[in-house]
Amino acid sequence: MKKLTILITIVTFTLFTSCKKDKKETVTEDTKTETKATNTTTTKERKKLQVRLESKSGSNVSGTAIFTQDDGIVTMIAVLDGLTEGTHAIHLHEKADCSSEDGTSTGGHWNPTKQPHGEWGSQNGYHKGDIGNFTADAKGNGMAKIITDEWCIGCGDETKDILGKAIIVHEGSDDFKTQPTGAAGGRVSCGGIIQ
Ligand SMILES: [Cu+2]
Ligand SMILES: [Zn+2]
Repeated sequence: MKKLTILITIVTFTLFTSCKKDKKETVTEDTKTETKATNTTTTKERKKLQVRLESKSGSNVSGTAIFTQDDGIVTMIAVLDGLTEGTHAIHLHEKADCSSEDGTSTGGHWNPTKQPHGEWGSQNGYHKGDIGNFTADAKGNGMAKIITDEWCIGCGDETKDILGKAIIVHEGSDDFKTQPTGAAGGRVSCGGIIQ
């Protein structure tokens, strides 16, 4: 009987462990951040930056993006309204210059590592600005989120530093295939990432 109990315990544990592995990468990142944070409370350095996104190309899309950096992990949460219902691409583009009416003054996708355009994390490569797609509801509200150690706020490493770049929200969705843009259509909202 005792042996059976032990066996059941082992089976349950194995199942639990394998289930855990299936969870999304972002969840793992979260856990990592928490563990690191508790280990390094005394040396923890937290950075925060808020970016306002303004309407472009005659749209009504505006919002706010908040970037935080905690012990080498950057989290971006962008909240937008005035969108058309459905999927929209969101990227970081090269220059924090939203002066043009259509947002093209921000240049192309931020791509400091000279990779092809793609889905974030893809083995075939992706731009450091390829955040991806998010969904807007019937009221035109949407939220995009990314947690990554591939960015930093003001560290000076040109392959990681998001300062001086722009956030662009697109009219359509990113197909993760078309080079070098993802064929996401016009630029409906823009925000320069500056301190
Ligand atoms: Cu874009
Ligand atoms: Zn791209």
